[in-house]
Amino acid sequence: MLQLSTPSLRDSILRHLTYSFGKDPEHAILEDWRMALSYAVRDRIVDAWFKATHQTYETGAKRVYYLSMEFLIGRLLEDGIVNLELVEEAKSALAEFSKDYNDVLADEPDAALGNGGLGRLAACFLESLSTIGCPAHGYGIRYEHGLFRQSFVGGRQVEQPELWLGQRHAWEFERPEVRYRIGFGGHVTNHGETVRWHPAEEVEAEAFDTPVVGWKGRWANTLRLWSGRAIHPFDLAAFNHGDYAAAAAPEALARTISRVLYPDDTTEQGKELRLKQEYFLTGAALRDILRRFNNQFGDLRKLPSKVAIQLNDTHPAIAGPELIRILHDERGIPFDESMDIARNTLSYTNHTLLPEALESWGEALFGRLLPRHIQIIDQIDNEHANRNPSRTQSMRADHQVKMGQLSFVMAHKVNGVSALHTELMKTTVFEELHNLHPDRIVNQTNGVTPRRWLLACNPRLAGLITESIGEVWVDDLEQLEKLEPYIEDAGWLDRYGKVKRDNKVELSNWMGQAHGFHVDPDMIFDVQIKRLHEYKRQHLNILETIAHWLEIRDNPDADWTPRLKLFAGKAAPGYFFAKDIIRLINDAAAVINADPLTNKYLKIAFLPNYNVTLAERLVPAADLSEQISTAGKEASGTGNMKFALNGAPTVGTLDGANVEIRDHVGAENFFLFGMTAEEVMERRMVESHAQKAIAADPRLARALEVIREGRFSPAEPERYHNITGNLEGADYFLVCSDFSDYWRAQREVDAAFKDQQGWARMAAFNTARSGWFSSDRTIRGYMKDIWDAKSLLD
Ligand code: 26V
Repeated sequence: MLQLSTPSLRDSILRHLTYSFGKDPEHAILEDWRMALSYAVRDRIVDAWFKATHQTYETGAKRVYYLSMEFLIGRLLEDGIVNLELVEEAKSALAEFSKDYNDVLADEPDAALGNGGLGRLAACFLESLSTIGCPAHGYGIRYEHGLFRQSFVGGRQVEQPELWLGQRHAWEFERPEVRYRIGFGGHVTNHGETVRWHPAEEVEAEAFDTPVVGWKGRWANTLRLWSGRAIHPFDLAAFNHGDYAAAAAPEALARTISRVLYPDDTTEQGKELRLKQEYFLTGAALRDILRRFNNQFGDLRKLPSKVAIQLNDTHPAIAGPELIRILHDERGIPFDESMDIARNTLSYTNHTLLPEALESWGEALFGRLLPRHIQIIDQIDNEHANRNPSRTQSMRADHQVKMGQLSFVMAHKVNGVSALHTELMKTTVFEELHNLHPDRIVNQTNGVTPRRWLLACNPRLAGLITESIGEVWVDDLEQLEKLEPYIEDAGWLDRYGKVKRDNKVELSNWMGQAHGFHVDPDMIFDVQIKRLHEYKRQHLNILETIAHWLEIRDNPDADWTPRLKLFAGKAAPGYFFAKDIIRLINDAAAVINADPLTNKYLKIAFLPNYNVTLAERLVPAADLSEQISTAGKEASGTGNMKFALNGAPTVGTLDGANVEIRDHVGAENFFLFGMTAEEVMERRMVESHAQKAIAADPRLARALEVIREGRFSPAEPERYHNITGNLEGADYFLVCSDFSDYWRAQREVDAAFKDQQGWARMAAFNTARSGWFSSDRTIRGYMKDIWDAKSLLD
């Protein structure tokens, strides 16, 4: 072990700078320092990693495998430093070389291998699995290009390719010896009882490993990402004929499979490459899992007792048929037994009920790419129908393969991500399957890792908490409730308030420097940061902002509570309505921020290129958390938890985990508005509901009117007619119907914020009562109710 003879971090940095990167301190650029520090930290992580791996082998413990098309991990250096408790040492070591700690951290690219909530949840889970000491692997794809970079030109979103591997990356270990052939297409042959698949095309999946270290470095698991390569990377014959493009073609073709993350997180576009990616990830992961199982245990009938495979949404749902194919076709286990082994090994998390996001594949495409799997799916479907004669819904309907149904049938547990979402699963998409298998659906409400989302991102608040109740909260977040008595102490509450104010000053300074956007840190920092979607209703927020602006203009000398409306988030490149909302917010910001009559009371900013790093800046500085989705549509939300934990009360609907947040922090510390999920369903039946809501609320009518007449787009008055037309027409997401109550809640926020001490109390109760939203709690729930896995640290 390094422990006893561990060189100081300073020596270790210098050693790596010299011998790993061939630089002396005089000539090193920032990136060299970042890499040298990363390697110095990584060395210590590797020690924990080996120890964990050996312990897992020695104990023969059950292993958990988390299969996900997305891991939105962000930067890793600070995470490693914080978890190893090296912050002070790293700062002083760099200071000795006259390097600033924050500059070095900021040099690391943000790994955006995910779209939003689903990918970030996977990253929080990996960190919690390591903190808990549950033997686990994450399996994903090593996309060359993560989620696109967003900028604004004339207020409009412009997408550029993301290049996280453009700089050196410190955290991965290439494993050239770990490669599997993944086939596509071809045909199937029958030899008596046995069936063989003969793929027409093959690519190789190569492993790249990133260690994921838990709190205090007690344990580290592996994130294994697959990269596409050609089996015969270079066509020498073509090259010798002078056809250089053809010579390089096999490699280029194979690499496209892991080239880019699909940037659309709701609409399934039925793209062949996406299905290939899904099978590429799943096929490689299963081969790897079975190789490891075989080396250690052998008897495949014992698979469910030693292996738990979690499907992060339906994206890796092909795991069911693929596992059966291996067990049955390749290892000769009878079909029904193969199916039972697979089901007892697999479980599935559903992350959305939006019909447009439920994956299904055209059978022609599916059958062409995976001819054996589509046969197996039919056999699964028949077997399921035979075992459940009352069943009416097949997983093969309308010439489509329904991945949700397949996942449900092939999983021993299916979980929702909040209490409300789980109940809705039972009464909507999975109603019939739930009635057939009433014990299968379970709830595991999402959580967030407190190491990244409090300790690392909010050092001032973390410091105050640790000084008050000790360090116990870091891996036992419900200990935060011990803060409650302190809230009654006026001196302590002042300090809590000052932490928030300092965080706001820091954010204001950064916005000034980075974006030339200057704000008064005494305004309410009202923040909505998330992907753009109609159901998330950023347009409800901007409508209320516009109405509020008009009201201030009517009476500019009244005692308005100054407010900064902060937005950030990306729209899928093909989601034109969402892109219009971004443009409207930017256009409205330009007009409203320039209004001398109102701009000390109201400002708007849409910060570009929202990512994990930007969230880490914004969350600690927020006063108010906007969680305003149409009830029934947001499966859980996890940003909502980060804000509550960091002392930003929510203005929100009874949707997703908002419901549970409100239950925990107390109704008096939460600004509730809007219809319930049930009321939403009823309201949709009411004829002209939007028109009626507009007629009943002159503020709403006026806000829509100024948008329609082109106040924010004078050169092109009709620019937002698509938005106003939608809201005045079908208004499926009930923006108009919820407007008046949202307005009311926002005015309550204004009044409450005037009492700064009262506000600090509310914020502090949010912190003290958010401990339940740790992803450690969530993971322990999965271990107990779904995986039957044990911690090797307890
Ligand atoms: C769907 C698709 C389909 C097209 C290709 C790319 C792609 C990528 C992702 C998705 C599924 C999106 C579902 C999702 O992200 N759900 C979010 O999951 C969070 C974690 O459970 C939860 O907090 C959010 O409420 C939920 O919207």
